[in-house]
Amino acid sequence: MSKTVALDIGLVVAGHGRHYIVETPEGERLICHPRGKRSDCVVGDRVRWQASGDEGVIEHVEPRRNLLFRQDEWKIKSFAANLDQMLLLVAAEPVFSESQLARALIAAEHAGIPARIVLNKIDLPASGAARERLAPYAAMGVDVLEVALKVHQDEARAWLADLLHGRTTLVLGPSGTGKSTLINLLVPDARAQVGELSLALGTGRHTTTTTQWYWLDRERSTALIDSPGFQEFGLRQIGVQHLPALMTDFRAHASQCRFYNCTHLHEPDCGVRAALDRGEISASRYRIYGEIVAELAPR
Ligand SMILES: Nc1nc2c(ncn2[C@@H]2O[C@H](COP(=O)(O)OP(=O)(O)OP(=O)(O)O)[C@@H](O)[C@H]2O)c(=O)[nH]1
Ligand SMILES: [Mg+2]
Ligand SMILES: [Zn+2]
Repeated sequence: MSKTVALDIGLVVAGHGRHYIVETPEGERLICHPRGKRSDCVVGDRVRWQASGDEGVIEHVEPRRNLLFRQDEWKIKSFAANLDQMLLLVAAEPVFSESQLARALIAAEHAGIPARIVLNKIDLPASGAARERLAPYAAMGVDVLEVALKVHQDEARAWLADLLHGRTTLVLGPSGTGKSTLINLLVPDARAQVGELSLALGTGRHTTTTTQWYWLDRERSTALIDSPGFQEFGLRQIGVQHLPALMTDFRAHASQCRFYNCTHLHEPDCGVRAALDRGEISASRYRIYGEIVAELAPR
């Protein structure tokens, strides 16, 4: 006789420490705890769970289509799984770190998740400077959308609706760029959904402290994931030799290097540094590359 129990399937919609909120296919939400380390999960995971009183126990995580990592100090932290795309939100103010932006794009590329940059708060005078700093990204083929989520709401809503429709989209970026503003603009009952989750998980209300899943529609086909603002976006999960291939502008020129294992730092006849000299790779991107190499290189 098989002792296998048919386990229910669920979607992880929020997590805080070792507590998770799992949504059933019927749309009910309950608190779940993982059984052991092997069932560590992230928002967006499909899990098999079993009822235990009013709560649930996560028995295992279904195979993932993709998984976005972000390393925090010395720990590798995963963010979210099974994503269709990412919106990297930056703003005219506060001034964003180009290094953190570049890193987030590299992480997305590594995870195989299409990413777009959204520049918010273009109503502010500092938006000109922000636009200039994003020019290398637009030049290398990253889509850069410009919005004022608080000021031109209808325009932003119309603009984003098509992009998001039927997909699961992770919204990430530094703190204070407007990620929650974007969620509130598109999810009519977001405040209610947040309130409920915050209550269940015992977290705060204003600055986002946990990654949270929102449905945009009753049919539950379009989803947005809000995430806490990041300060540091570490990339320790990436081998240093793979870095140039994950930077679109570098990848385009690395095939011109004399040495197949060129590090693009000091070798002669380097295609990347030639492109840098011609202005086809920006000085800031090259500097950021050097920083990340120094960080990832084995000591
Ligand atoms: N001027 C201006 N301010 C905006 C715009 N959109 C959002 N803001 C303001 O920016 C501030 C931060 O917005 P949030 O949506 O809380 O930012 P967040 O990215 O969720 O921040 P964290 O949760 O801390 O990561 C709020 O005071 C918003 O009102 C905009 O288009 N223009
Ligand atoms: Mg927020
Ligand atoms: Zn080279």
